[in-house]
Order: sequence, then C-alpha cells, then structure tokens
Amino acid sequence: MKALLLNMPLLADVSKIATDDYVGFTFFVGCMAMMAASAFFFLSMNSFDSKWRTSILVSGLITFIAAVHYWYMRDYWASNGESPTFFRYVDWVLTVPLMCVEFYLILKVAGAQRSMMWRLILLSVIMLVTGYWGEAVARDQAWFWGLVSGIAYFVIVYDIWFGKAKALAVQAGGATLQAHKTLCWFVLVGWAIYPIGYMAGTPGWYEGIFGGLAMDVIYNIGDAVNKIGFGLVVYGAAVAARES
Ligand SMILES: *C/C=C(C)/C=C/C=C(C)/C=C/C1=C(C)CCCC1(C)C
Repeated sequence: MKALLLNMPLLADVSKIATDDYVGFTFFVGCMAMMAASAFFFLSMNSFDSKWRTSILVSGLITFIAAVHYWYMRDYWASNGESPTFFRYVDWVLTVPLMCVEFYLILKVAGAQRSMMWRLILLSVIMLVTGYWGEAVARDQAWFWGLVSGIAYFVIVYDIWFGKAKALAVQAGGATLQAHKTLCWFVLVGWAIYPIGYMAGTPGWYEGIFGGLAMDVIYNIGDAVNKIGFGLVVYGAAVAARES
C-alpha cells in the first residue's frame, strides 16, 4: 500500500510555471478557457431543438478536443520550454475539419450537400499538413510551405464568402445567414492570426517583421478567439432561431 501511494503521480507531477513565463501563462489560461467553454456548450445543448443541437454539440467537441491538447501542451511547454508543435497540429487537424462540419451543419437546412463539406475538409487538411511540414520538417523552406498552406487557406475563404456556401446561406436567410456571415469573418480575420504566428516562429524573409513575436502566444490567442468565438456564434444563432 505504501509503495502504491508513493508511486502515484499526484501533486508531484504539476510542473512549475515561472511568474515571468507569459507563454506558459497563455497555455494555462487557454486550457481553462477551453474547459469552461466545453462545459457551457455541453450543458446548454439540450435546451435547443434537434436542428441546432448537433451544431452546439460540435462546438463543444471542438473546445473539448482543444482543452485536452492544451492540457498536454501546457505541460510540454513547462517541462521543455519548447513549442509543442506536434500536439498543436494534431489538435488543429482534428478541430479545423470540425469547423468545416459546422459550416455544413448550419447550412444543411438550406440543402447543403456533403460534397461541400468534404471539399472544405480536404482544403483544411492540405493547409495544415503543408503548414506542419514547413514548421517542423522542412524549416529551411518554411516560406514555400507557408505559401502552399496560404493558397489552401485562400481557397477556403473564397469558397465560404463567394461560393456555394454563400448562395445556400442567402437562400436560408434569418439566423442562418447571420451566423454564416459572422463565421465567414472569423475565417477571414480570426484565422489570419495563424500565418502571423507561423512567420514569427519560422526562418524566412519575414523574420525582420514578425521575428520578435512569440509564436505560441499568437497561436494561443488565435485558438481562444476562433474556437470559443466560433462556438458562441453558433450558440447565438440557435438562441436567435429559438426566439423567432
Ligand atoms: C482551432 C484552430 C484553428 C482555427 C487553426 C487554424 C489554423 C490556420 C488557419 C493555419 C494557417 C496557416 C497558414 C494559412 C499559413 C502558414 C501555416 C499555417 C498552418 C499556420
């Protein structure tokens, strides 16, 4: 029994975070924020009808998956003082496609087809895999992989702002159109935070411009804005639809 107790990795496992470690601080706060947001989405989803419930469930899944990754990233940063690039991209490759699913779900009532969702998912995976390649594997050509990633990002922006998704949102009108518009702004402005983080954290011609910034702080701010904000927009649309 005594041996068992001694082997239990309870408090001894909590890593130290220095008071001036602002990167570690944003990992910690990010983790708590994602957990709180998940509790909020999961607990509120049952007060909506089935049309919106799945969308809110997906909002909760996005922040929950992020909360688990932030738990690991916070620890990884505290123990190694290095960017948790691997966990970061595993998180994104799970949550960003779920955001594409979110676009599809809110447009489903207007007749959105799965092919639209798969196209967005494929583009987002291309964007993330090439970004990972530039950040973790071929750092000397980071600018090139960042460019390829940026093109995929641009196509996503174009698709949702001007493509079929837009036409469906206009057709649906009301709370759906409003939510679609706001989510489009999130992708255009909120997601643009990430390439800035990338340029801050990889070598290239842009080092002189962004090199002084902390990549992880930028990514953590981006995640908080986009994952929680995105979910709240969907929540707001569900509330608006319920009250109309
Ligand atoms: C919850 C996580 C989200 C919404 C992550 C989004 C990530 C991006 C939009 C990343 C984009 C990138 C580029 C457009 C170019 C440079 C490489 C990336 C992967 C940072």
